[in-house]
Amino acid sequence: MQTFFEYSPEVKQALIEHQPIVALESTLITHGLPDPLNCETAIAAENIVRENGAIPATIAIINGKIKIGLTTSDLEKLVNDPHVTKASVRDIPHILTKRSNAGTTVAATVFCADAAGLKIFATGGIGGVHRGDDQDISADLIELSKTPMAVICAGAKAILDLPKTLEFLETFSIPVIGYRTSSFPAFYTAETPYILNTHYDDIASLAAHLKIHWQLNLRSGLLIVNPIPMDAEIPTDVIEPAIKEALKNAIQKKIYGKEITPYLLSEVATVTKGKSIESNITLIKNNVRLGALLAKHIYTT
Ligand code: PSU
Ligand code: MN
Repeated sequence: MQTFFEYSPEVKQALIEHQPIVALESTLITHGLPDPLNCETAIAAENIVRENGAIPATIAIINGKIKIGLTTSDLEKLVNDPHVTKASVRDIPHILTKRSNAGTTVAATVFCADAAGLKIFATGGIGGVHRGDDQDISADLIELSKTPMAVICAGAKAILDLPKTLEFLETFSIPVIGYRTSSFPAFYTAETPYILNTHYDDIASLAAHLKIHWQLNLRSGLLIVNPIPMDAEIPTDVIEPAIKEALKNAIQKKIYGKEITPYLLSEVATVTKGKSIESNITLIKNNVRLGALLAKHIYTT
């Protein structure tokens, strides 16, 4: 299996030396954020991980290889490819066959990071059960149900059906752990009425929980939810109409399958005049910082 994988020199070294590593995804680079903010955010996220004592491993598929850690030239290839696709788990063999480039979703990144022996992964938001169409369930949830990865995010995107997403997480035994919050955050907003039954206010307790989950050999992932910083929040009365408008347009334009999430995100960005993008970038940075602190704690204690 290893021949399908290529490690960046930095990640290779970190694995040999058992340094803390944080996996990062790449669909948010290829399909989540507009150019040039995508590239800038990818680089900034990696630097935040380094500044907080861990090594970043951004995962993507480049020229048909699963890259664990991107070099500058890999990142350039990814952002400059007009045909770059969004790869979920089932798409990986196709993209390897075609020797093409793809951003990996949370699901695909969880799969690749686990295969590479990584334990901690930070992103913006995960996919979930879609509003109005509960047959549309992101493969992110399915992969998390069977891979013991700790995924740090700012909740599920508010474009989703949050109560149904939480039900799914409960049914599939995926713990949802609040970091300094007792409610499930909704990506652009920090608080919701959905109360969590587990939360911690310090990294040591969070790390202890993760370790016990892994020592018990529980097979599910863990979802660590880290609310968006207060000053970057978008009030519900601003974001809700934007989401409703985007959902209406998606139905009218008959957008479906894996195109829906990128479409909704870009529509919400248009309606909020870019404010949603700023918030998205702030919460990504906030999550990768927590990912690095957590990884450092877990690898060194
Ligand atoms: N959250 C964001 N931006 C994104 C995504 C999530 O703020 O670009 C991406 C992630 O890669 C996630 C994917 O895994 O969207 C989910 O897509 P879908 O709903 O089609 O499963
Ligand atoms: Mn879907």
